[in-house]
Amino acid sequence: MLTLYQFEPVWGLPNTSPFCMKLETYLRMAGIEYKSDTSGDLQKAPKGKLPYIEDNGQIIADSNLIIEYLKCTYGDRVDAHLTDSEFAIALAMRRLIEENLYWALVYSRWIDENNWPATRGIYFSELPPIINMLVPIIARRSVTQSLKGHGMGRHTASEIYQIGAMDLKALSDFLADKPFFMGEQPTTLDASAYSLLANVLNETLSSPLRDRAEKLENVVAYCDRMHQKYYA
Ligand SMILES: N[C@@H](CCC(=O)N[C@@H](CS)C(=O)NCC(=O)O)C(=O)O
Repeated sequence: MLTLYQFEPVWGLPNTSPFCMKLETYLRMAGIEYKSDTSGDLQKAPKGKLPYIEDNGQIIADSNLIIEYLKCTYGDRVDAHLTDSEFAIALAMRRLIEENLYWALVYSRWIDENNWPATRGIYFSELPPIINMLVPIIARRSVTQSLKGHGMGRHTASEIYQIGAMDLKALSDFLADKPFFMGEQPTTLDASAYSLLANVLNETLSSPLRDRAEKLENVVAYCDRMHQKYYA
């Protein structure tokens, strides 16, 4: 059976990693049987990031490459009904979520001083003394570098939250009153969108990002709907 390697669920979320949660949601959408390994061992991850999977002796990393592999191996059970043009739009929205909005969420968790203690608590609380002082500092420095490398980390806090708010509004406007982002049926875009939005809306942390998302009624209702459908 396919094994999904991911982080341990905390904060009442299926996963605090939107990419792990997206892949798990996709597996549930596609009805592909899997078992979950939540040891969260980044040392074993082929690209140093989670999620990755093992299936029939093959190890594959990166949620999008994994989904492509799953489509080839098990058939396109989720997006087959989309036209090429609809698929292109859905892919562009996925990129907005995963390549831009994601980094505003990372900023809110790792750099925003209001949230850093809670973030440090979930990722590093089980480390032995002294190490649990050093490792979080090193990890936070590395996230700061990644944010700078991406470009998001070069903006001020208010600019980052402004950029994130624009993405959230765009998602809300595109969703409008449809049950799912591409219409009547859930697609891979919903796996991606729900995972990021549920993480933004999670009540453990507070940020201008969450404040903005909470005001988008269709987004909040959508997350409840997706939760009921896939994780009730
Ligand atoms: N493009 C990758 C991104 C995966 C990713 O960024 N995972 C993060 C968690 S959300 C991670 O493992 N970070 C650990 C690190 O960078 O050290 C995918 O789609 O799977």
